[in-house]
Amino acid sequence: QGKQKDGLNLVKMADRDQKTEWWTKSRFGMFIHWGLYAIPAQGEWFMYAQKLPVHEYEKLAQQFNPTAFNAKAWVTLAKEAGMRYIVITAKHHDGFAMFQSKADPFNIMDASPFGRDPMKELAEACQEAGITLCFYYSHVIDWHHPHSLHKEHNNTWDYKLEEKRFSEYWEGKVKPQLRELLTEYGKIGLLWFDTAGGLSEEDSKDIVQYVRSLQPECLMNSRVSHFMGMGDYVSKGDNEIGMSGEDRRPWETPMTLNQSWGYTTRDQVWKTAESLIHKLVNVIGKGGNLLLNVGPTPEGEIPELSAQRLREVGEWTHRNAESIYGTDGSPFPCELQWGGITTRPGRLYLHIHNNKWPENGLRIHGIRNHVLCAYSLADPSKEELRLEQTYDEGLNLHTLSLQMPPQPTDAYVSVIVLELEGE
Ligand code: H79
Repeated sequence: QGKQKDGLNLVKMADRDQKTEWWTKSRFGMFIHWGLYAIPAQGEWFMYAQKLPVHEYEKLAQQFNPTAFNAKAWVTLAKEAGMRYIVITAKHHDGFAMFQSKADPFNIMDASPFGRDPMKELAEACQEAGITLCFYYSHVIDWHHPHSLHKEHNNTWDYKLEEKRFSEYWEGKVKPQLRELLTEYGKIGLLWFDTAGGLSEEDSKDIVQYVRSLQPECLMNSRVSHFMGMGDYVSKGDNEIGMSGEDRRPWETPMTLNQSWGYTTRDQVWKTAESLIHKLVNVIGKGGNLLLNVGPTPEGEIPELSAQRLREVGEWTHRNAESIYGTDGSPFPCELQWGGITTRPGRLYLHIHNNKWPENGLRIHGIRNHVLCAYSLADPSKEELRLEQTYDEGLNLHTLSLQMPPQPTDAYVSVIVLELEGE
């Protein structure tokens, strides 16, 4: 019986791997937090933090007219950065739908002067550019709807908890809007749910089933429910980089460029391109995806400072594409002092932080395969680096001593390729 169960699990895992393959291969995605909260420019929790009454918050919708929005420009930037999918807030906790919705008039077409559906324009631009479009949808927190109910973060200044009938929200807004998102915008790569606190097991299963019935291939992240094992992959905590092998499912780190998600003029603590590349290397070396966020302005533009950093990251990701896309995380369970490793059959990629360049060479213990040769990924002539290896028959492992190029060969992180005998 145990064996049968193992067999069943293997089949399930193979199905899941196949389903998530486009996503794990992509490795790097763009997160976009965009909504009415861009106007006050204090982050996406503005309404809650200010306890702003619904009728006051709705005035922002009347003002929202992002005429500088250009879907192609955003998609081009994502591509330049080396990102292969986009996850955008179709609806955040404020309840405002950034798409045309028949289910709820509090949406960009009905409540704002803009007169365009940005999700539609993004869907077209993504389709053209070969980028996978995905939607963030706040399924439990909704400060605009009288019947949404979350464990902690409710709109208690407009609505009384004891008068809430959750099913009116669930059946009347959430499911109809998910149907709109999954039927009007073509194929959606994944739905990114957030903060499921208080959602019952029954409703969790209901929403998963519902999404599957509309688009069976569409992935869902683990935040769809607090019940164990739900969702196709794990979203770590915001800005949290996991540990190798900690999760049995594929995983991602959602990360901010500064310390906020929605556009803000208050927070000016920006990660440098160097630190972003280090973080990307750290995440992919542990087998995860990086979902890196931008917060566009109320006019509809990605702030130039963010764009510049992403382009700088992109110069690196494009040069080192071979060591990123379609690779697996490091086969070594330990953290490495000098950087990170990715792998694909027959190759190891050593990502070495330039500021920790091991001038006297690099020693790596515990390689199963014989190493055929080593060279810098940035070197078009693939000039071989000197290497020595000793083989421990008892352990069936090689120890490698590698002579490094005298200096780093790329900006911030230099990549060395080890070609292996066999897979
Ligand atoms: O969409 C982004 C956040 O708005 C959302 N998840 C990411 C991807 C998020 N929802 N809930 N939380 C994050 C956690 C809530 C943290 C809080 Fe607070 C601490 C709410 C109130 C205190 C952060 C700090 C928000 C307001 C102050």
